[in-house]
Amino acid sequence: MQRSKVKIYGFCFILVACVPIFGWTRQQAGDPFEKTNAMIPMRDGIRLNTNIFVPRIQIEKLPIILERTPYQAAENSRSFAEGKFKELAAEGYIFVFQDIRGRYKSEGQFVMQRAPISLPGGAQDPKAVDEVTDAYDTIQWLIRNVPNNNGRVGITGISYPGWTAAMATLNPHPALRAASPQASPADMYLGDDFHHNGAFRLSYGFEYASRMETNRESYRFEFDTFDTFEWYLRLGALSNVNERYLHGTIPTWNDFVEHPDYDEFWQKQAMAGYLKQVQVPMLTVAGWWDQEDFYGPLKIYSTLEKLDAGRRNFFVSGPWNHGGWSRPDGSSLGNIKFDSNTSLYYREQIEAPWFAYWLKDKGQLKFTEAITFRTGTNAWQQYDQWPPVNISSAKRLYMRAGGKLSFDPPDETGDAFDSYISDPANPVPYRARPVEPTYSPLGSGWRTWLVEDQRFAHQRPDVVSWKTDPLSQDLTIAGDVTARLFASTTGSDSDWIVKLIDVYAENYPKEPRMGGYQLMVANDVFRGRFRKSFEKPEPIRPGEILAYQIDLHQIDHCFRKGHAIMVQVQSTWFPLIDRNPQRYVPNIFKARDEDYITATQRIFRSKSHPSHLEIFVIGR
Ligand code: PG9
Repeated sequence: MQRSKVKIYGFCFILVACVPIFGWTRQQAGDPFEKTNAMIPMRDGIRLNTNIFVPRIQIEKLPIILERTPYQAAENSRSFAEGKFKELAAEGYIFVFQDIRGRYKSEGQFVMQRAPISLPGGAQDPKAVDEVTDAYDTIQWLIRNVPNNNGRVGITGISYPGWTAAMATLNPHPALRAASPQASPADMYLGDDFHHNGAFRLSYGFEYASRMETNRESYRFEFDTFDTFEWYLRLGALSNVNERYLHGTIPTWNDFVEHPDYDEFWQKQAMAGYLKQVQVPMLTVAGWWDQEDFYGPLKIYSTLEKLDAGRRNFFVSGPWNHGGWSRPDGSSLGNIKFDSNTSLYYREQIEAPWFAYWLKDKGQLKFTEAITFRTGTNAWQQYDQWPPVNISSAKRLYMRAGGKLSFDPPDETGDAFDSYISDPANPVPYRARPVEPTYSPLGSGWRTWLVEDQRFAHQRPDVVSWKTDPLSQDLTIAGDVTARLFASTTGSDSDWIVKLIDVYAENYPKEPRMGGYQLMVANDVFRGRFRKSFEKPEPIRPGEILAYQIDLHQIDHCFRKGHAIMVQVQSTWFPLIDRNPQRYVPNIFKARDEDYITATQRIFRSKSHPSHLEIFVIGR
């Protein structure tokens, strides 16, 4: 990549920058960036803390790369120019990092996932503020006040900052010319950090909310057990959280309690309804094993794709956990190896040229619609359509008698099923214990739990599984994976968790330690009360066979010859997901300890109730 040639604008920058709003900071010797700080005023008078890094050597006017974050704006250039933005820095940009409202040195009040109110049809007040207006006002200020910018801004960020990047596109400033929301949540009730299909993500919701909203920087809840599985189990009913620990002090926790269903509170935050057209070129980035926000990027890309007449909506997904593409080494995740540095590939070959095209008119638009990393064969794929329904065919993988999984449907005419007892007092751990805290200073299995070997759960009596014979040839599944379960419970509410697993050959010479490894490639949970509506939950009639459709999202995965395909079903996934009491109560956050009961679960696999997975197989 070419470095900019020399011509210095430093002097005029100093003149312009010495207005009171700027503050100069001491620079490290040899720092290629000049740092200034500005408190940028928003339309309601609140000022946001903003760090601006201008390359000391500049031969031309440069575009701005903006990140708006709740996690503290970058304080020095080392933190980005030698890390996640190394390749962008080599290309030459002005970098701007801003604390969002109410975080760190910014004024105002922080609101978790502040719902946009400024959009047409929203608040009439011209001073109404949200992340859309804050991004707009910031960009306006930057292009007017930062010398030698070329009048174009690109916005990006991962996770919460990815969400603020997406928000900026809803009513974009005309100077906003490219946006890359990465691992951005889109719907905190249906699929991202706080709930999946209405099931509450207990460990993340509790630990994240208390970390963000306890009035101390870098706060971590102090567990008195090393294994938080034990702590959450001892906690008992969710009503004990406020009673014993939070005492109503964490607004986000209180919102969880007061909004157990998909009501206006959650709907107002959800992104899809605000995406009316592709207003700014978008590069949406996802990680196949993102432990926090995988639903979001898929939702943002697919919603915008329906509105993209001008081919300005792009999608990338690779073999990463949350934000994995920003880390130096993307050649493995947990025990899984990818044969090349996938994160470097993304940053060098996709991200840097993509921004250079839109912000610097550099290169040609030779990006295909979607670029994904196919796991299993470990190769990048280019698609002119995602999901690639044009080159795949829909197939069904049926749960069959004797623990078999098969492309052939069941032929049993009677009530054929597999059964297990789900006991909330002895829930299935979502990962092998000990479950360290999400933000443990000693490191945490949280970041890689999705690629953990599922054998720790496989033969538990409360986990049922079905498996194909070893495959006689490679089989690639790309696109949507959907579970269609026919199931009954003796309780009056129930969770259904479905996991699609690649079972490695027992004898695996390439990596003998990986023999028989059970790698989860798709999964999710569905809370039974919401089978008809997320807004209006309903009890389940005990014993009734009901159909559940569970979105397991998307994959691009090759099950190699000799491997087998497995499906596991269970009803607890703890403490990732709070325990369903299995006895219907109107609000699980207010359940009492005695509401939690065991239930006998049945997964049907008969002609009339053929539970199965729907998949899309490439090239058949
Ligand atoms: N997953 C985190 C988050 C995003 C948005 C809201 C709440 C949590 C994050 O990593 O930023």
